[in-house]
This record gives sequence, structure tokens and C-alpha cells, in this order.
Amino acid sequence: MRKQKTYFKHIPKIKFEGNKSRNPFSLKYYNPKQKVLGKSMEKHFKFAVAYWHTFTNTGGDPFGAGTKIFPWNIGHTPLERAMDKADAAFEFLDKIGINYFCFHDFDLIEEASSLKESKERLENISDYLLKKMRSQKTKVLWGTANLFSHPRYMNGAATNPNFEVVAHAAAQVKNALDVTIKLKGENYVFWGGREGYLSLLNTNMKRELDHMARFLHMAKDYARKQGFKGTFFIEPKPMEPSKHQYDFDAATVLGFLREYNLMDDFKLNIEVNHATLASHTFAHELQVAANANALGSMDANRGDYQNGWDTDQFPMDLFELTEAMLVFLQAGGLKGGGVNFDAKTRRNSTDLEDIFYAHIGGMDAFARALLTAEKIWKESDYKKIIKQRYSSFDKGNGKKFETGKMTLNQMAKLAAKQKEPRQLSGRQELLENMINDFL
Ligand code: XLS
Ligand code: NI
Ligand code: NI
Repeated sequence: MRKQKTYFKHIPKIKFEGNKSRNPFSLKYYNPKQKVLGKSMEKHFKFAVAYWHTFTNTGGDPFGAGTKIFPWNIGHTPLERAMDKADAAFEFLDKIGINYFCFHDFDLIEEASSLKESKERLENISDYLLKKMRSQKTKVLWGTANLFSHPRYMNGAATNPNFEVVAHAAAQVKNALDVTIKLKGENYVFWGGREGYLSLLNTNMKRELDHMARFLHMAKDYARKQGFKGTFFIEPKPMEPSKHQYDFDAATVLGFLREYNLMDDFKLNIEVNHATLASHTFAHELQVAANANALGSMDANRGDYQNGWDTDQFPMDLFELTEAMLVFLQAGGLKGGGVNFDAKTRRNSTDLEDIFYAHIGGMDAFARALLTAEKIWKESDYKKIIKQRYSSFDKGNGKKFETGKMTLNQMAKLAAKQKEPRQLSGRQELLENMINDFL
């Protein structure tokens, strides 16, 4: 194997030091082996680093070029640059103490001008990654294909009105699945940024949705044939880059999966900032997925109160995360997935240490929220209050109603006999206080 390059020599290995520590290169709350409700934090979360944001995205925006000078970006050939990037990624993963990563095909290595050459490139870089993964015990949480950056996808990938593009997307997904399987990826994600429309005037929506379902069935069948045992995730997002994305939110995606008979193989990957773009809270989206036993994975980040786009900031909002962790605990955790930091440092955070601070902050925020949720769970009346709120359905006529043993006529007769129903407080402020009290 070639000589590994190092990029983060000046940064120490990040360790848990507890919340008295003032060392910015330490974890204050995330203690991987510490148990929360009988399960280690490490197992609860399965934190993953997003290859695209942390090692690929140099911070360009619609108004200006990238600002981040990545020292692993200067090699002469695509393979050299990709290997250098892999060295940086694995050094980072080791130093920060995260065992998983997530990738798009062309985060690993740049796309070539033909499918054939792109495939060769992916084969070469995945050989290299595999060796590194073995020596470092690193794992792939999920892989995916980038079906949105190249101009050929301007009208969509699986939902493109031109069959040639759909076929190209299929080839790309086949290769991305092959790489994911080769790297023993635990899951595979579909995020359909361009699966949607810019204008309904030129769109046959029904036909496009049928195509999307066909495409997902084909991909799933292929992967299963290759022995892939993991879960497929759909990642909902309402818009951006499409005006309207078909995978709008968790409820929409569940409706789609049910309609097209995909529920056995697909679950949801819920992203914080996508939830808020869809006018939901993160907790709401998690709850909708959990209700369907389809809470597969999370993309962790946060939005901005003032901006209406996917700012993908690192998660920091303890209140938002604690509410989410209450749903997470109640759902019994994630089905197959983990917590992927689909988040980027700001465009002007240009030092290499910034990606360390960002991930440390994200891990600590999740850990703190989980610990708070655990305390609320164990030490407060939270569960009792919720149970009490629905207790009229636990016995008598309420129970009969719930179990389908009442008709509308019987209900009407009961109502006629009773007085105006009692008022029952929702206790929202009390419950909100609990989060602050236990933080
Ligand atoms: C973009 C999405 C994307 C997916 C992977 O908004 O979050 O990063 O997670 O394709
Ligand atoms: Ni995402
Ligand atoms: Ni996103």
C-alpha cells in the first residue's frame, strides 16, 4: 500500500473529558460507551460523517466560488486526488472517533466523461477504501448515487421524461449499489433532489411517479440478488433544487411506498432541515415515520430561522433535539440506520480545525439531548401525563370505541345522556418546562 498522507497532525485525538473540561478539542457529553436506558450512546446513534460536506464541498454558493482550500485536492489525477481525500477522511474519522461514513458515488472520486470510465474509477477507489476500512474498523452507514449534480439530470433522474436519462441513472445506481455492497454498506439511500418538477404545465405527474416506483423496484431487486441485506431509505425533502419534490415529507413518502408496494424494503431517512422546510418539526417527521415502523435513519443538521433554504448547519439546538430524542426513545431507536452529519461548516469557516469543532458540537448536542430525554423519561411525570391524557380510552366505553366495538348510533346515545364534556388541560407549558429543567 502507498504511504498514507496526513493532514491533521496539528490536531489531537478527540476524547471524552466530561462537561467540566474547557478543552475545545474534547467531547463534553458524548461518551461512546456510556449507557443510556441500557444501550451505549455509540449504539444508539451510530454517528456518521458525510463525505460530501466534510471532504468535498469547498463552500461555493450561487454568488461565489469555493473558499476552502483542501490540501487533499491538489493531486494530478482523479485517482490520486481521491486517494488523498480518502487518507484525509480516514485520518479525520480516527481522530474524531466516528466509525461510520456516508457517500455519494462521485464524492469518492470525480465522475469521468463516460460511464465505463466512471465505473473503473469507482472500482479503483473502492479497492483502496476497502483496505483502509479493514485496518481501521470503519464502516459504511449508507451509500447513494448523485443523481442531481450533472446537467443531464436537469429534468430529473428516475422521473426524467427522456428514457435515455432514466437508463443512465439506472446504470449509475447499479454501480453505486455495487460499491456500497463491496464496502459492506449497511444501508442504501435514495434522495430525489431532481425527482419532482419545476412546472406542472410540462409534467405528467402520474407517469413520473409510476416511473419512480418502477425504478426503485428494479434497484431493490438487483441489490437483493447481489445479496444486499441492508435497508433502503428514502430521504424526504419538499423542494430545493426542484420547486416541488415528489418525496415531499414523511407522510407523502409513506403514501407512495404503500401505493407501490415498497414498504417491506424501504424505510425513511429523516433530515432535520428537510422537516422544517416542509413546515414540520423534526420531531413530527420522526414520529410520522415511527408510527409506520419506518424510522430508518437520520440526517442530522439544522436550519436557520431567517432563511428559507437547506442551510445544513451542524445540529446545536438542544430543545429541538431533546423533543426529537423523546420520539426516538419511544420508537425504540432507528431501524438499521444511524445519525449522519449531513451538515457543513459555514463558508467562512475555512480552517481544518473547524470541521473538528463542528462534529464535536454535533455529537455533544445529540448526546446532551439524549441524556435529557432519558432523565425526563425516568425522573419526571412525563410518561404518566401522556398516559393520563388518554386514560378515558383504557376502560369502559372508550375502550369499546377504540377496539371497534361501538357503532355511531351507540356513541350518539351515550353523548345524549352525558353533560358537556369536562375540560382537560393540555399542559403544554409544564411539559416544555421539563425539557429546560432537565437539560
Ligand atoms: C440534500 C440531501 C442529500 C442527501 C444525500 O439536501 O440532504 O445530501 O442526504 O443525497
Ligand atoms: Ni441528507
Ligand atoms: Ni439536505
